Amino acid sequence: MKSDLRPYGRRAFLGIVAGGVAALVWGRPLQRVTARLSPVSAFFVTGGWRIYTVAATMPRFDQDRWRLRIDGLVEHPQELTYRELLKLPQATQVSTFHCVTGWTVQNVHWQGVRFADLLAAAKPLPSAKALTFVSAEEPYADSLTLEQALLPDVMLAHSMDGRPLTRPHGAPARVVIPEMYGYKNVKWVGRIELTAAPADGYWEVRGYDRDAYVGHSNGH
Ligand SMILES: Nc1nc2c(c(=O)[nH]1)N[C@H]1C(S)=C(S)[C@@H](COP(=O)(O)O)O[C@H]1N2
Ligand SMILES: [Mo]
Repeated sequence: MKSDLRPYGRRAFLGIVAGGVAALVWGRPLQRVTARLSPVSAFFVTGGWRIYTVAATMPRFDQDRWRLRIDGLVEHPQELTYRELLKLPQATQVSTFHCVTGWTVQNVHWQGVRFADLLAAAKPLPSAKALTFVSAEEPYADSLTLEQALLPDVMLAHSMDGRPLTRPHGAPARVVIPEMYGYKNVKWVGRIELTAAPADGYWEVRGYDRDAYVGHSNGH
């Protein structure tokens, strides 16, 4: 059974102003809409993006307390601070972002760290073949094979269009893999676990393909 991928802002906002009507329009129980109410529900979004979340509130980034854990099948588990992340070799790219529901944002400027550089100090064991990205927004998570994560235009991004990632876009760090649909681009990454095999992510458990190559996977 496949669930709907639902944008955060618009429906929740409409839910605030017209909960009953919204429920009728979308044919869903009122409960589904009101469950999404939160202080950030009416966040204004521009530039073609739609903000997706699965929890009621977005994680809040505290620059001094934030840590990125890298663990699992590695020789040296890591706990990176935000400053340490910014000190790793930096990469930039311009790529197009596709959500499986049909919207696209062209020419997004990303800055971040390639996974080869991010994982170097941790030293993945030979048995490590995949990564699970655990979001601070529970229970969102998704995985990539090591091979996919090491593609030349894949990164853990901390900046978008010249500025640090905003909270709705996953501050302070999100996965960017342009050849796959948006749901593989995990926001608010707090932990990367190296594993022997890829695990099904949030949307994959709900019916979407694990290998979410744009144009070559389900979800349309
Ligand atoms: N933590 C988390 N990451 C997520 C999602 C989410 O709901 N929670 N949605 C995914 C989907 S389906 C898409 S299309 C993109 C949307 O990115 P945006 O919210 O920055 O527009 O985020 C992806 N990463
Ligand atoms: Mo998406």
